Amino acid sequence: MSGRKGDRYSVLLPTYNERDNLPLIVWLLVKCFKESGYDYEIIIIDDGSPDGTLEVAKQLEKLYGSDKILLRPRAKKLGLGTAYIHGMQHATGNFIIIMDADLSHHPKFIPEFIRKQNEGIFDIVSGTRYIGNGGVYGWDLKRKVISRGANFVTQVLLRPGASDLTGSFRLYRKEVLEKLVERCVSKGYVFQMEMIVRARQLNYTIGEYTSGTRRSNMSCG
Ligand SMILES: Nc1nc2c(ncn2[C@@H]2O[C@H](COP(=O)(O)OP(=O)(O)OP(=O)(O)O)[C@@H](O)[C@H]2O)c(=O)[nH]1
Ligand SMILES: *[C@@H]1O[C@H](CO)[C@@H](O)[C@H](O)[C@H]1NC(C)=O
Repeated sequence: MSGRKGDRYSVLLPTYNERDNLPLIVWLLVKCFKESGYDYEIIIIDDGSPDGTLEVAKQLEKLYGSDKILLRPRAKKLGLGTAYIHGMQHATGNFIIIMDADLSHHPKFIPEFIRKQNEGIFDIVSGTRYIGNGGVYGWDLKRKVISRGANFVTQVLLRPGASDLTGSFRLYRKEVLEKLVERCVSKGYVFQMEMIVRARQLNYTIGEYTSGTRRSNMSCG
């Protein structure tokens, strides 16, 4: 097993109508963790998706085992921010990885995030979607948020040094994430951005992983 002894990574996957994407993202995650040897669990938080995502999730739980795939559904769509909190409360890992289930984010970057965290002993590692291959998988979150009129975030985005704010693919130390969610008032996408702003205020260390910056030896692409 690689990684530091006792480290465990809990991946939070909030889903709403992801029946078609969920098997692929889970397959990629399992493959990636197996090949890289890190200890993991995948927590699926489905919010009563009408497309039957939860049934698919149950099949995946059977296939991969209930120690690896944890289902923590909620009865109805309550939003991303509270989905993360709900998932985190059930996480047994000392690290939490937050990503979208809709294939905006590729699991192959996770071992890179972990290596980056280990190198710098960072509290948070944030993916950047605008550089190199990272952009291929991401939609333009910044534009999306601005178009939704999220004033708090647009103000923050316009400040210098905010390049990593728009990431929604991140690795957190669990106790850091717990401290941050206590302080965050936003919902949805804005929540992830507010977390980085709060993290800066609290002087947590943030590593930024940009997929374009080095030749990768990732095996789980
Ligand atoms: N559990 C849960 N997951 C969600 C919710 N909204 C979005 N997701 C999931 O969060 C990830 C990001 O999805 P997006 O489509 O970018 O989120 P969104 O634009 O807020 O979703 P919509 O408002 O429904 O378009 C995906 O994995 C979605 O399936 C929600 O309310 N609850
Ligand atoms: C963060 O660091 C700055 C500069 O060193 C310091 O002034 C501030 O009090 C620190 N904030 C916290 C919450 O520790």
